[in-house]
Amino acid sequence: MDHMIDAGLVSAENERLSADLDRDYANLGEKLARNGVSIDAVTEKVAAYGIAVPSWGVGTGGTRFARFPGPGEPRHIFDKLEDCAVIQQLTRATPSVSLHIPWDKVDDLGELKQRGEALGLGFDAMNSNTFQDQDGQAHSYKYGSLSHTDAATRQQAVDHNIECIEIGKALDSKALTVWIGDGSNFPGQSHFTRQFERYLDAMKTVYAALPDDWRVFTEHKIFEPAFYSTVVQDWGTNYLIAQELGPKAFCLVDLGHHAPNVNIEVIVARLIQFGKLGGFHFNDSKYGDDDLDTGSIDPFRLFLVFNELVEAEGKAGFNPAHMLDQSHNVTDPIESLMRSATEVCRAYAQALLVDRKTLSGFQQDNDAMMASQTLKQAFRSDVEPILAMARRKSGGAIDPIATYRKAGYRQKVADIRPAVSGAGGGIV
Ligand SMILES: [Mn+2]
Repeated sequence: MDHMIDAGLVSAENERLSADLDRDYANLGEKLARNGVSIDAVTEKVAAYGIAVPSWGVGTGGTRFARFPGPGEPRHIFDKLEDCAVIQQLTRATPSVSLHIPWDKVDDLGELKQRGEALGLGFDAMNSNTFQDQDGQAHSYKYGSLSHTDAATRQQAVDHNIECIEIGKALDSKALTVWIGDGSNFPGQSHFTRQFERYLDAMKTVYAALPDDWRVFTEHKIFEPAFYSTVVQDWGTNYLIAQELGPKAFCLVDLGHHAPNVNIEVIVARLIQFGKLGGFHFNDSKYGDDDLDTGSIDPFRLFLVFNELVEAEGKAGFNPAHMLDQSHNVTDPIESLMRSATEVCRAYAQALLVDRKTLSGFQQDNDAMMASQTLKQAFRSDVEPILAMARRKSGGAIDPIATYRKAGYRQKVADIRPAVSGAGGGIV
């Protein structure tokens, strides 16, 4: 396999940190054993956990005001794959990449698949894009895509989604994620019901093109780019879509696509209960959208989401797809994605430590204090030794960001990849 970072450097860095890690791991193991928890069993589960990296995440993001590109920005999907391979090599938590069409379009899909294999990366859900116009396209999405009032524009959006499925088939992807920017900016601009009917009709055509072993994920978003209403605005609408489309349709929950303070873990529980949770876009936010690194603002909420996911582990048909979807404006995207993948693993490990039998007893007895304490006890556990051990055992780095910096990867690619000027705004 092609390693982007010198494997000898990773080993040397790990060697330096190994004695401390062994001690910390033994201490934590002893503490967990007192509560009847096998640390190795938790480590094994964390090591087996994987989250997809979005191809667009390795580029510097932006706001609608500006974008400030960093050095060594990936030029195309092959550069992006190499950056994703760095994240996987050091964290061992991101074995797949989620592509975005047409941004990642290539002439030779066989070459792309091979390159992924050589770098140890698979291809996760395909993401379609009908929220911006592409060069040479016949109809504009300015006033919508799958829900547009004009039939030819809707058909163009349907055709694009079907093209994404075709590309995905060649790459062994098994899912299509559809997020649309459709909505309205003014009260009265759109007829809510007719608009949603047009969307459902269009999505039914896309759904009909799905192979038997594929799933389609629809993603809701409360606002933006439409500022008054969006067609797929909330999880209720999303659930209706999944119900209307059929058994291969599921809801995708992007943590940033809700109003502040919305109880996302309840939404997750509901979708699990009714068999329609398709997956996640993990990120964090303080005010609005999905702009911040996963776990950077509210790690407790991330833990509470994972608490629901661990609760549902083993349930028939429960197989949510996990992906990061966030914008990196002031950090090195590779570092942000490594840290975010680690934060997701941390929430998972903490959720695995919840004493579910005891919690269930407190819930039954209406002991609010002790039920809350049971969750908090798991959340307060410092599981860093578990995460680091899972990485070391899988061949990753004990300290991914320090190892990455020591390898000088960013400078190396900056020497090869030309500097990008970034005066324009635009959320990517
Ligand atoms: Mn998203």
